[in-house]
Amino acid sequence: MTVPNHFKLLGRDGEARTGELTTPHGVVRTPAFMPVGTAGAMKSIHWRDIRDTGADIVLGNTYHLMLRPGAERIAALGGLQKFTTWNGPMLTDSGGFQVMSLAKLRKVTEHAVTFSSHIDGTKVELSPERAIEVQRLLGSDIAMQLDECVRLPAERADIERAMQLSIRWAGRSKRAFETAPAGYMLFGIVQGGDIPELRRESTRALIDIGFHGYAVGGLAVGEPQAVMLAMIEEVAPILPQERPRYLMGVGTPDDMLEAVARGIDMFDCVMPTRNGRHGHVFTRHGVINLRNARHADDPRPLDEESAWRSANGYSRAYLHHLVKSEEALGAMLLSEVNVAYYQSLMTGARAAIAAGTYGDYRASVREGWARGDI
Ligand code: PRF
Repeated sequence: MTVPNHFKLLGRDGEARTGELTTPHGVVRTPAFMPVGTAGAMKSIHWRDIRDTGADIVLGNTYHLMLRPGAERIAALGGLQKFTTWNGPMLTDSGGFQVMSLAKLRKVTEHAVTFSSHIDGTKVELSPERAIEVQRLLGSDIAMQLDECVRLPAERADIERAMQLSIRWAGRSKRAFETAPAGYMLFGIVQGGDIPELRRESTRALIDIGFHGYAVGGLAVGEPQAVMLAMIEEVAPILPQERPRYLMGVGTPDDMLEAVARGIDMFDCVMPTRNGRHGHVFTRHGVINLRNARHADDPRPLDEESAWRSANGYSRAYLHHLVKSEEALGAMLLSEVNVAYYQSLMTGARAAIAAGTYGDYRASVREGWARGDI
């Protein structure tokens, strides 16, 4: 049976695309950036402000939520949207990647990944079927298959083994998802490390299984940007044009502009919130480190032209003071500034692709970064 398609391609400019993905909780305009609300909270940003930054969709994590407070508990409380008050679209990652980076004593078998919780050491088993069950209990609009991501550099044999296992897990994930109600989506995840033929093999196998959309995983895990972009160039041309493509865990503003130019539609990354908490701000003029003493007497806002209230409404001197004093408000204001900046990049990209001027858009954004903080 063919998988229903909820993505509408509205325009193309070279390989860059703009479109709309319709989920049970609303429409996602693409290219889209999904801020990361790992454990049911965007770090340092109020739920009511997320929408204002321009985000259509947020990301949550199976791994964190199944450990605490528990997927069955969230389901009993009406699902993740009700639990958090975020009423919009939500994509959840499947847990495999977070197990690899956070859990202790992990073991991958054909059946599942087992690990001990980073919270209390409890032994937990996460199979492809359980990853789907948890995401269904959460009420996720877009679920991800369980996969195994290998950090780079790695041996070809390890990359190939993880890629083949991820394909078998993709098939099991799809079967486990068959009973999901109409409108909910499941994305497959391309693996294959930095080896072009493995990337192509993984992509073709996932297309044969058939998903609502396709993610590119296993990138931004230690390889140079050029390798990441080369891998996208292997995968994107084979993927069906009419389906959404999601580059997982990426990236810097420049990574996103480059990936959009190569046909990617969706991104997620902790960078805007994490960097914001540390006083690193993304602006039209490049990155500003607000910890630096040169901001202590500066009455100017971060960016007088920004439409975002905390980018245009507070002096750099005040923001510097908040960061130096480790005030929670500093983390809040700067996380918002960063997420709003990421969203403004996507808004600009969507408009430029629709107008057929994406190349000029990318060049002018770059010029702003190069001009520096003036
Ligand atoms: N797989 C999953 N989640 C991910 C990744 C992956 O490969 C990455 C890699 N950048 C980030 N998040 N399931």
